[in-house]
Amino acid sequence: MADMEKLYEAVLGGKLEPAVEVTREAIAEGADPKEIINGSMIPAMEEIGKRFQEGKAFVPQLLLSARAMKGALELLKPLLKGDASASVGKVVIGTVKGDLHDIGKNLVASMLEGCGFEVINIGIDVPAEKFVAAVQESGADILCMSALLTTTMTYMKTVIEALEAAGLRDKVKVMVGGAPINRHYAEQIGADGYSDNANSAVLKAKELLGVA
Ligand code: B12
Repeated sequence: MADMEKLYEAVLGGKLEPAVEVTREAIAEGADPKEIINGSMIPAMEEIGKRFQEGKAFVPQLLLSARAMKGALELLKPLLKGDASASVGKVVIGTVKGDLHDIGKNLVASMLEGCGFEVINIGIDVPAEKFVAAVQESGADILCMSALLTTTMTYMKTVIEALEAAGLRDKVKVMVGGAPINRHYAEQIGADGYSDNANSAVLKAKELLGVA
């Protein structure tokens, strides 16, 4: 049996090879990918974040944990499949300007993709003009923005204003997320949807498009 505690420890300790190895074992044994992510990997990232906040871990450790999580996630991505028969809708997703965190954003992107959405992932540190251009060019149904810093979350409002200025706001639904975001904040900046995890992000996206 794959040792899920070992996966937790590997991500927490920033050890890429063991993280990938246990994940591979768990997949071979038929473990549920969502359970692997939510049960071991996300709690490990939360713990390293807590240690960082308490001054017990530092940026290099965060980077190593992120690398271990990403490596394991690569194996799970193709398995995050739902009822992907036809495209449910088109989504543009990115992390806002000034913010380099992309693990949660990529997880949301993978889950949406696995559940039938066409996803255009435009990366990290994305300025408003690039969000607007991507929505315009792709004709996306939903724009998803991620922010992990209290200093960058305010930029989401800037992007929404840029959509308004470009005459696109009524053509695209806006969803926001990331650790510092909550429903109240999402409403305050005029977003259409919010979710605190990748699973309910898919449900929210479907709800916004009326395909739930
Ligand atoms: C890994 C990490 C890093 C890595 C990022 C690597 C990478 N490629 O992503 C590195 C080392 C680069 C980093 C850098 C920094 N970080 Co950092 N980082 C983290 C850490 C530990 C984990 C984040 C993570 O990946 N979590 C796991 C994922 C799965 O969770 P998630 O991102 O929250 O995403 C989920 C939901 O939020 C939601 N979601 C996310 N996006 C979206 C979008 C939509 C549309 C929806 C619907 C849902 C959704 O679904 C996701 C999946 O379930 C957090 C601590 C934490 N607990 O969040 C700190 C944290 C975010 N970092 C922090 C800080 C301070 C920094 C730095 C400023 C440190 C420094 N002094 O340099 C820099 C900033 C760099 C920058 N400009 O962005 C602080 C932020 C404090 C604050 N309130 O602003 C935190 C909270 C740590 C702490 N406790 O102090 N960091």
